[in-house]
Amino acid sequence: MTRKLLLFVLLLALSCPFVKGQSRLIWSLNDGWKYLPNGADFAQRPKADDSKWETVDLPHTWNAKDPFDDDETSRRGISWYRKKIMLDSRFKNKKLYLNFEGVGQVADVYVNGVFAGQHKGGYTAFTFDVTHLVKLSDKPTENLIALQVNNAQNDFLPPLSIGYASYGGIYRDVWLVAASKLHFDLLDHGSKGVYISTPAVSAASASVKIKSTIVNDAETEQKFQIQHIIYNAQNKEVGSVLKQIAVGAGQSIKNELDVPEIKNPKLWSPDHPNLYHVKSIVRQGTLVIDEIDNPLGFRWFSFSPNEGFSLNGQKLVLRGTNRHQDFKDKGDALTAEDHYRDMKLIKEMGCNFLRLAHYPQAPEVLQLADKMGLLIWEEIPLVNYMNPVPEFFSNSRNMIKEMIRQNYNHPSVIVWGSMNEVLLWSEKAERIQVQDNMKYINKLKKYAVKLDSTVRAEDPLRTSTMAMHMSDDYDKFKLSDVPGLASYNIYNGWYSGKPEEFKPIIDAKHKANPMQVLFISEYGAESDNQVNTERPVRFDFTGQYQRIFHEAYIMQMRQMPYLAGTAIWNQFDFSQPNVGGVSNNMNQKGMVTWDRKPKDVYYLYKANWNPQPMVYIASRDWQTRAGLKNATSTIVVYSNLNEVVLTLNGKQVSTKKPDALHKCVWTIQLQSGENKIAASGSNTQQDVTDNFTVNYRIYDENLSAGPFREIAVNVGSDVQYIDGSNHIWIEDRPYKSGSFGHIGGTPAMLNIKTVKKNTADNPLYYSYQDGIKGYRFDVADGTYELELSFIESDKIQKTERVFDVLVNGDRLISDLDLSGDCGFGVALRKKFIITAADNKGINVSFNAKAGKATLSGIRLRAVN
Ligand code: GCB
Repeated sequence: MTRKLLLFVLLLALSCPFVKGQSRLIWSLNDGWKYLPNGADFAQRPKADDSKWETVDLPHTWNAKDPFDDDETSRRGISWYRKKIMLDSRFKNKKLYLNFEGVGQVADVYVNGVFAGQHKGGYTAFTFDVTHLVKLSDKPTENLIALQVNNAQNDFLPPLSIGYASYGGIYRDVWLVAASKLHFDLLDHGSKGVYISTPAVSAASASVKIKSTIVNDAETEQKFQIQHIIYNAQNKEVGSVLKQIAVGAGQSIKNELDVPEIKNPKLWSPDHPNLYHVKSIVRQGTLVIDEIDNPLGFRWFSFSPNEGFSLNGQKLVLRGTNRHQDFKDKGDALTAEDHYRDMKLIKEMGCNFLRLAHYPQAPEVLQLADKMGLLIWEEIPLVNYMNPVPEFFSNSRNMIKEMIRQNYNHPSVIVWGSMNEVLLWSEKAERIQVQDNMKYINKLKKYAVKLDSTVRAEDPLRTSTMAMHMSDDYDKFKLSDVPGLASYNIYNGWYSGKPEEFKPIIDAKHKANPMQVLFISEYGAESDNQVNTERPVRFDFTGQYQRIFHEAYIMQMRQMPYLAGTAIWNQFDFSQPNVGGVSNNMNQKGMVTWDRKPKDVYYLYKANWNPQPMVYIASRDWQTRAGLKNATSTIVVYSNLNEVVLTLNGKQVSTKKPDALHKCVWTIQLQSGENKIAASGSNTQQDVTDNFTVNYRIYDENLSAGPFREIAVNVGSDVQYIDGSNHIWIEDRPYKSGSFGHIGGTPAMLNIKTVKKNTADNPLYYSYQDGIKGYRFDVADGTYELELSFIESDKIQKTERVFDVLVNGDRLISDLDLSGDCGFGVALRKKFIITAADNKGINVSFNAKAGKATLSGIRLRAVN
């Protein structure tokens, strides 16, 4: 056939409707798996009896409940999954594949008892060809899929030392794919086998290059056409390319096609996520043999050391956040709805950027980023420490290839990360301050360069990055020069120092490395909605301190024009085994709680980053408060309107103009009982109001002034905490005559790593008065119930801290040895009935016999 004739035939074929001849069939295999939570011999064999195994649906993880245990551990080891599927003659002459979107973390897959393959790494997809392992006949025939899944610590597989939960299980979707024998390659690192790039884009025109591999598993040579058709958001065809190809039996062929220039493309950006898509088709005449769809967006971007980031020719400050994927009670086994809810929360906060830390996330996340308009940094889980040996390196490199090839076509992705804070730990996997092991550093550097080069080679059109902790070692050992984007995680104002140190520190980095493009990949402080205060301090875990921290960072980042952008650590609270704080096994730096309730800081960012009119009254979780008579309360309102009116119980307090942080502050007096607070404002289109009711309990510091019922004090703390029985544990204070308070000692907080045991009142035990001598309540004579709460704060031996507790001279507790009697971090609560007589009140004294006495909480209740 001459070329002209061929073209005519092809055009004729194109004008006819497609016939979906042998195109792909894809089934979800999510339901009805059998699950065994441990190892077992020969569990892959069809004969093995799984009738007593639990039945589960995917997504599934076996660690969903672990973060709530007292035992500090999360099960890491082996489990088995089995599923029987019926296959019928429809699958004859097809190629059959199993596609797993994510299994934590090593999966051995068997079909009908025969090994199909192993995949290492918990966060990337993989596909196995199982055509040769399935049984088919004219009648529906049973086939068994069995997986041994192992999430044990593995020295050769990232992540090694992590600050987040390593969930085990088949926690993302599983698919059975039946393709024609002639098909786009399904076995290239779990990708779709089609790679679309836009090497040159402008507002006037765009070029599109599409690479693909087509595999011919048929017994004869195949002649076919490959066609890529580009559709706009309205599904209107805007361009296409077509080529006639032949491929021999059992062969594959790679090809690269340029789509004729697209004129006036609608550009993709966070504000206007104009999304096109590309249909890639293998066809023989009108018969569609294989067909897949990929997203396409037209945008260009650049990073500069002095100007930061620019998108489509305009400077864009990257306003971002990080996302861990887990969720309360579900672990990381999330549904599509869960991903959607999270991405919506991120977008509505006003972000234009999201770092998927510390690992590749579900396909839905990237699809939503394309659709909603969020620029993406995706990275592999090489966190804190690298084992500098070839096997670890090759597993890491493979993860980079899988991540990039699986997500290459998403226009939202701009940055690929290869590692996080790799100088934080020594070769012995211990946290260190100064790196001086040159042997380790040299090996690590060699591998870091190779991994970064893998990123650059896989995807020259995007930017490579590495997240570093705030240490000069990265500069000293020239690691910070390796990636295209030098990203820093900074926690001044949380783990140490003050929030105001942010700008001076990063300015100094910019000055020292004027050719580096700088980005802030993490900054954050923790909060737990169970604790609140009028006097916030670092590490108190109150939302009030978390706001101060973020307000300071927001103000400073505005003065750093060279910075490409910032990403908050973290959008969502997440499970971090083996840490304490106010709650256990949680990292609470989220803008949103683990069960996805936005915190105050969420609205601070929303007021600053999302132009949609809003007003929000902060300290929202502090609905029940206690305060002294005549005390004042601070009311903070975030709003992006010009003016905000505050009313209290229907009466106007005043009108204020939000400051540079979009914040107004009032100091008001709340009355006993219900206080209805409303903040409202308007712009030209809309009135916006936020309502909030505070239940206020007034207490008198003069304890004998009126009838005394009860008082509960969060000893050693300026923080209020409400327990499950609605007791408000008020702030502690030094004793004043006629009133109450502690005598002696210093306020202290538990080490953040201390996991508290044997209590539901975690916040109460987080703070304590160290070296306390006494506690007095100048109450009237009568009978009282006294409750004392203790916890051993230090990892000490028994007998190292021993004290007696006396009330009005009577010994209530002798030789209390918290370490010996209960153990480190174990809460102890003791209750006594006592009397006050002769107008002496209640005088509790603590007599230390070894070490210092300690007290975390004290509660006194009148019995009659
Ligand atoms: C970091 C780590 C991140 C931690 C975070 C924190 O620098 O990259 O994995 O969760 O600090 O909260 O301590």
